[in-house]
This record gives sequence, structure tokens and C-alpha cells, in this order.
Amino acid sequence: MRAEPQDFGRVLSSMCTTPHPAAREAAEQFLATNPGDPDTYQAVADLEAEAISQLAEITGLVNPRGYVASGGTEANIQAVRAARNLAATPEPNVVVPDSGHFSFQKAAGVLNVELRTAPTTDEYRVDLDAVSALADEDTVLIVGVAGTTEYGRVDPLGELSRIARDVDALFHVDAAWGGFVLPFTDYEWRFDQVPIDTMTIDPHKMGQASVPAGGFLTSSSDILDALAIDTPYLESTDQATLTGTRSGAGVASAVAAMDALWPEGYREQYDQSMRNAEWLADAFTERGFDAVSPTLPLLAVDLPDGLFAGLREQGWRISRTSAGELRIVCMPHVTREQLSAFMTDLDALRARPRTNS
Ligand code: 0PR
Repeated sequence: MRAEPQDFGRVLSSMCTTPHPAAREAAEQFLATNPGDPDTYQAVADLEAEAISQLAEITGLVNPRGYVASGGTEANIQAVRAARNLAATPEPNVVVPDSGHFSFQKAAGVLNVELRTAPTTDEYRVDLDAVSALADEDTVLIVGVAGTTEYGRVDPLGELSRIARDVDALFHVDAAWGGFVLPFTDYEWRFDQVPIDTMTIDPHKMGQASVPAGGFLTSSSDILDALAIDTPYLESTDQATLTGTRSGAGVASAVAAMDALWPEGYREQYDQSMRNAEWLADAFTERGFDAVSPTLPLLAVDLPDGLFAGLREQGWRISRTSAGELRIVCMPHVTREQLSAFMTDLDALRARPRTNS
């Protein structure tokens, strides 16, 4: 069977996007290489080192350590794994905002760590008092999200890092989606602004690399060492990654995308995506819908079920937040024309007598 991938013309809720042309080309060139075996595939191993230093520049990390992971899920699991491995307690727990990505549930499951979920406030950011109340001497990791999956919010990272220090836990920042837009905002989210131990930042989301290209970063060699296991029959003696064979295509595409876009290309993309998100929020508000105002290029809107279903039927790839709102992510492939066409379809559905708007 010869299948064609979907086109991005009606994809509005994905965190993947069309890769930058240079990323696409680099991916194809490195399809059959394996950064998991760096002594055999040295060219891609060199590229991976380059990817880490580019990510370090974006995140303000001096003496970077880390690797290109399969995605945010793996990087988040690894943050939990490192914290668990380094801690002495037999009953480790991790405190995560309830806005945290579901990959932390997977981490807790595979690593046998207790997950403590802190509620968010009306502002969709984690409630600091709740985090303080949940954290104790068995807490090995506290997580803050820099760009939440559902509302694009940034948790109060400085305060969270202090709570982590108070209980002697590591502090992890999940910037899987936000990492390539936050550099152009006033948020304090970088390693040189907040004492952060580990970070997730995914080139395959706003970074415009091809899939799979995630990022796991740390400021400490002890943390990377805590992840390493011996690899007796490889030339390299240990491996800190969760997966074995890895995607050379992802690594090469990440480097190519960052070479092409950091910083100006990403800045332009951020400006355009943010303008689109604000335009869309206004368009919904003018029509009487409640929109959660975007602080990063991601929008949630209260939309009746009938309209949501109608738009899905028209081929729009849209999804909902856990509270049921329509969620639109203004990724690089999402244009103003596309959003106008979406609103035109919405207006047509509302004009139909049977919809319950
Ligand atoms: N952390 C955050 C903040 C995320 O938003 C995501 C994924 C992850 C971690 C996990 O990253 P990976 O999916 O790379 O492992 N957020 C999206 C989500 O779950 C992923 C996604 C991407 C979903 C494309 C749909 C889609 O079409 O909603």
C-alpha cells in the first residue's frame, strides 16, 4: 500500500509541524545512522554534540550535558529516573502540577515512583502552597512546566526551584513545547535565570525539526551518570539514554533546523504565531465565546459540543482540553488564512438552525 501523509491544511491542535526544509533534507541524509552507537556512527555523534551545544545556547546552560531523545516523554521519564536513582529514599515521590504532561504518569508507572499532583490556580499555573504541602523528605523531584500542553502557561519556576531546594529534591523544567518560543518572552525559564537541574526541550515541536527529536538537558554530570548503564559489547562503555538505537535523522534535522532558525527565524515565527493566537482569541470573543487569553501561542475556547463536532466533520483536526475546551496550537504551519477559513466554517455552522450555539 502506498499512503500519503495528511497535509497540514486543517491541523490545528497538533504540536508537530512541517519541518524546516533544511531539517527535512538533513533527516533524509542521516536516515540510516544510529547515535546510540557513537563509535560506529561518528558523524552523527558529532552532530548530536552540536545539537546539545545549540540547545544549551537557547536555554542558557553552561557546561551542557544531555542528548537528543525520542521526544518529551522520554526526556521527562529520564528526569524522574535520574532523580530516583540519585536519591536514598526507598519511597520516592515526585510532585508535578496537574497541568503536567501525561508522560509523568508513565514515568511514575515504569519507575515505581509515587506521583503527587498539585492543582493549578485560576491562572492555570501551579498552586505553590499545594506544592509546598505535598513535598516532603521523600520528594526526589519537583516539576515545573514552561509552556503547558493545554493552556501554554509557564509555572512560577523560581519559587518552585526554592521549594525543591528546601526539601533537597531536584528541579525539572518541562519546556518540551515552550522552549523554542520562550526565548522571545520575558519569562525567567533558563538555566542561567533559575537553578534548574534538568530540562526537556523538543526540537520536533516549535523547533521545526523532523520527528523524532526531543531534548534532555542537565547542568550536572552526576545526573547524566545516574542514568548510565554499562554497555560491554559496544566500543563506547556506557549509555545514558532510555532507548538503544536512536534516530540519526532526528539528530541531524534538529541541528539543521537550529542552524537555520536560531535566533531570528524562531523570533519571527514566535511573533507570527503569537499574533495569530491573539487574532483568533479576538475573533472568538467578538462572537461571544469565552477564550482563555493566550500568553504563548496556544488558545483554549469554550465551544459547544455541536459546533466542535461540526468542525471535526469538516475535516478540522482539533482537540479538547481535559476541561472540554477547544484547543488550538498556533504552530508554524498554522496561517492566518487557515484560521480565517476555520472561523468562516464556524460561522456557517452557527448559522444553521440545528446547532445549539
Ligand atoms: N511535555 C509537554 C509540555 C508536552 O506538551 C508534550 C507533548 C510532552 C511533554 C511529550 O512529548 P512527546 O509527545 O514528544 O513525547 N504534547 C503533545 C500532546 O500530548 C504531543 C502531541 C504532538 C500531541 C502532536 C498530538 C500531536 O498531533 O498533546
